[in-house]
Amino acid sequence: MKPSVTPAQARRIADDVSRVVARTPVTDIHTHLYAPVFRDLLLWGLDELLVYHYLVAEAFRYLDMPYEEFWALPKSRQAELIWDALFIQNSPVSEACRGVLTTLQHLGLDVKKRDLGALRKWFAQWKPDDYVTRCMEVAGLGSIFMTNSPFDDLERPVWERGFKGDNRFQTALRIDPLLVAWKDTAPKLAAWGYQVRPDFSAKTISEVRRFLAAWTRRMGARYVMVSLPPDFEYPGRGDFAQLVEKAVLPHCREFGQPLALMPGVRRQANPQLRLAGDGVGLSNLVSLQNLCAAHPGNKFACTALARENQHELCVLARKFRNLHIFGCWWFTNVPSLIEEITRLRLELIGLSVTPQHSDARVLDQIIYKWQHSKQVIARVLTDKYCDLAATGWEVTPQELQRDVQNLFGGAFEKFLRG
Ligand code: FIX
Ligand code: ZN
Repeated sequence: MKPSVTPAQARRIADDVSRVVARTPVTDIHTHLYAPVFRDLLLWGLDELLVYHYLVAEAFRYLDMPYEEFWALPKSRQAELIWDALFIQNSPVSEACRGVLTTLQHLGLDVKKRDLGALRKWFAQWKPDDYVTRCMEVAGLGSIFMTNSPFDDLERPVWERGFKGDNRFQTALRIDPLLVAWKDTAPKLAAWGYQVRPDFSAKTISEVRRFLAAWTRRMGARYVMVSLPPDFEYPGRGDFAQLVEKAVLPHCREFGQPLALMPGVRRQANPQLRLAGDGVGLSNLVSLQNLCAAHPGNKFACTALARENQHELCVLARKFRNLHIFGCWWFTNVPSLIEEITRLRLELIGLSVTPQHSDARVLDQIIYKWQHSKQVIARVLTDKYCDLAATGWEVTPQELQRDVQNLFGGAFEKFLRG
């Protein structure tokens, strides 16, 4: 006979899990958000929510205007066109559209009236600093990791002036140009005073390490990250393999930091869509296996973009304790896949995982991204605890709290420190 829990037991477990999931502060380990001192780099408010690149891509399914005409419009007009195409002319059922509505609802706004003007007025009263605190409160976040790039011409000067820190935000060093566009990046490093050449001589490598060390210290970065095309290769004679092996991994070992790899993005599948134009491909995770196996003294974090890579990634995490899996990234950040992927992860690697990050580019998005994900995570956890209860194993309140804390940043923090 199949063991089961009583309906009352299952309800109690579901209520306990929902309560703990709702009130446990989350560390959002990968976002594109910034502390308010970064000024215009911190995006927030209704128009930014509407021109989010996820919505731009969806709106062009309906719009027939030339791409360039759209890009030439002011942001407010782009937002209106997207609102009209995705919310008025069609019902906003996609995850990104639903997200705008969840966000507005949780901010206490009435979405029923479909009144863009009234909604815009509400946002206009906020100052960024207070609004960060408000959004974090509503989303239930304790801490937000930024994505910090020394290659970003708007961001770099803020660091050079000396950013003193904001206790709501943590930092992570983003190095895509170094690893995926070395030929263009070497001259930049040279212009900034690093004696590098396009070769991989000992001098070049030690100068790349000097660059990484300087920016890690300046930013107080806690990990290094890069997103990669599906066909990234390690080992190999290519720039990525050479730089990772000779400069980035030794740097990470010296600072005790993980390298976070985000494979699977096919940049600019449709360049006319600009930021919305990136696509997805199946990644060659043998390269990740090779990295984990060849460098047991290094820590790797990974989220893969393709749904079809998720099972292999879990199996890799079973083989390599120096690999931490995180998030349902971008095209996998939809409830059906979050549910599938979270179940798979818990079933294969238990709770040594960070099931979600928001990847928010607009501050207010943390509200919906976490609200939606928490619902799914709570459902999956409830099922797992019910399965345990059916064997007679009852999870105590302290154990439940511990498990959720681990999923919401605790396991990642231990991985960072370990
Ligand atoms: O590479 C990344 O960190 C990606 O998350 C972004 O490039 C992407 O545009 C994004 O916003 C996905 O959510
Ligand atoms: Zn991202």
